Amino acid sequence: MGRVIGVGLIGHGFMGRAHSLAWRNITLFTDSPLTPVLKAVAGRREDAVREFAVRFGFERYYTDYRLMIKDPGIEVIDNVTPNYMHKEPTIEAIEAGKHVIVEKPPALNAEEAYEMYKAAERAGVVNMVAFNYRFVPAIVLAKQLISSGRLGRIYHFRAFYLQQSLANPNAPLTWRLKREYAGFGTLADLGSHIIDLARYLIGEINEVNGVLYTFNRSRLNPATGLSEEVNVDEGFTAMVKFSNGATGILEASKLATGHFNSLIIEVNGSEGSIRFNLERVNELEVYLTSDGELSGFRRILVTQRTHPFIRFWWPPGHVLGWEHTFTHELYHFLTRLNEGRGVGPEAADFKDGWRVMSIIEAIAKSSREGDWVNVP
Ligand code: 4PW
Repeated sequence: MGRVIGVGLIGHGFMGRAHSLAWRNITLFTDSPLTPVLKAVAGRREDAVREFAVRFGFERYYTDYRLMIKDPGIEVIDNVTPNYMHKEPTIEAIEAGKHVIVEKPPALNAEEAYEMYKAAERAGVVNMVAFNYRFVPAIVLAKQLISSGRLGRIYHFRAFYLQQSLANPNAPLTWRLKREYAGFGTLADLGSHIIDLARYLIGEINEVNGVLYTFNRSRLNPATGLSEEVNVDEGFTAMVKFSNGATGILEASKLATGHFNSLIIEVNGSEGSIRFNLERVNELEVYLTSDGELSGFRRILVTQRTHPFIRFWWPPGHVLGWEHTFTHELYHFLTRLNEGRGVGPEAADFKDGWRVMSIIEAIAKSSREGDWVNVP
């Protein structure tokens, strides 16, 4: 067992559950250099945070995250709060010398994300934006195929992130539909994932041309019983140009009936293509022109011993689920922390987070102006 390291979690919603489960799973990695201990969780509602602490096995809870940040037994702060709570607590944690993880999108806008990046750089702490899809073994394999040149020169990247959660006009208003809490709508929530994957798999995006839309302009706020304005996008479509010459299409929507959580990616290169669909998380489809008369997409089951992460903790051949991605990314974070170096390029650090937010802002600007926009 590796050296014990104290973790403090800020927030305890959906992502709080996903991360807590993952932190607990790390102890199952036989070669994890550090063993995380769930020291404390912070949340404003005492009943809820107490229950969460008991359920997930945290040693204690705080109703004020600032007190938790001062806890000397905690070395890592994991911020899984809604977007508007990302910047301040994370920078406070950095200034207290803690290593930090923040859920995606890293901030409300590029300016906030830049402040977070600079603060982390100044303090020299290990920092990661939890873009968990980088840690799907099929995506890691796709990255290896692209980087090693197996697909040849990359021409196209296509990514669609589709859900149906807002298709019903009577679906209630949540914080994700308010600019003050979310920054952007589906563009930030789902779009940030595919923008991150585009940069990770293909390279930097330098020009965008996008359209944002909101079909349902108001929704009922269950807390007030009143109909309130939806002031963010329900989805977007964008054409993008990569600095290496590749072209891309990105789309994210929560109005796509029939899609519960479809993250679909296709890459076309001069010597082959890959296809991925999150609904078949254990598979990567690969096409290689060198297969000659036998060419065609082949389905690779990404659970062989040679595939990323499988050898560490999961019997090869046994399928993985969505929740594994969080375990893989936190394992990666701890490995790098132990080595005293940053999480990139395999994981997204705060600089990547700032770049993603800059691209999001450029897509929104392009939608307003109706033209191509350079990413600053
Ligand atoms: O980040 C995304 C969430 O906001 C997730 O990857 C999927 O979509 C699951 O929940 C939402």
